[in-house]
Amino acid sequence: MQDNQIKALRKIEDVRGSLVVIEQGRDVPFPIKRSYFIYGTSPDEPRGFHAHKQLEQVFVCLRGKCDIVLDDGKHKKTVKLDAPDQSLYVGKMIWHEMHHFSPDCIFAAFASDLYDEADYIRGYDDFVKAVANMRKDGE
Ligand code: T46
Repeated sequence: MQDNQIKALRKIEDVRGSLVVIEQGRDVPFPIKRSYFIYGTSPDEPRGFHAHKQLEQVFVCLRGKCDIVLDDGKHKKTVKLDAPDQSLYVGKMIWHEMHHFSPDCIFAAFASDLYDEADYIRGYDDFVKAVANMRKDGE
């Protein structure tokens, strides 16, 4: 699987509180064209269930936590985002599902491109077929 690991963000703490830095080039390996936030979540309402053809993203749980299932069509793993100084890179063609959101979760996403529904693969069977075609074409 690609480098889909939780990474520590730089945190600067003093008596006033904590300041966390997200820098393009260091923490986000692409120019950020869009960000969006998800909140008002529930543990029983998973989200995601898609892959992106081209989009790259970095996710941060600014508050609360959730589990993220990552699947490249061959390997599957679950990672937990549960601190505002942790980030997760998710590249193109990774099926991802977000589960077990805490109700206080504020989930932030930093994305490499503007919203484009045509970039989504929302059916798991279509995703598996697209991965198989990519492998056949040697991508
Ligand atoms: C992702 C995961 C982590 C827009 O109009 N503009 C936007 O920028 C976004 C992100 C969504 N939308 C619309 C599309 C749908 O009608 O908002 C609605 C909900 O989106 P969706 O069902 O895709 O939400 P999630 O939480 O399943 O997925 C989102 C992102 O869409 C997706 O790119 O990787 O969060």
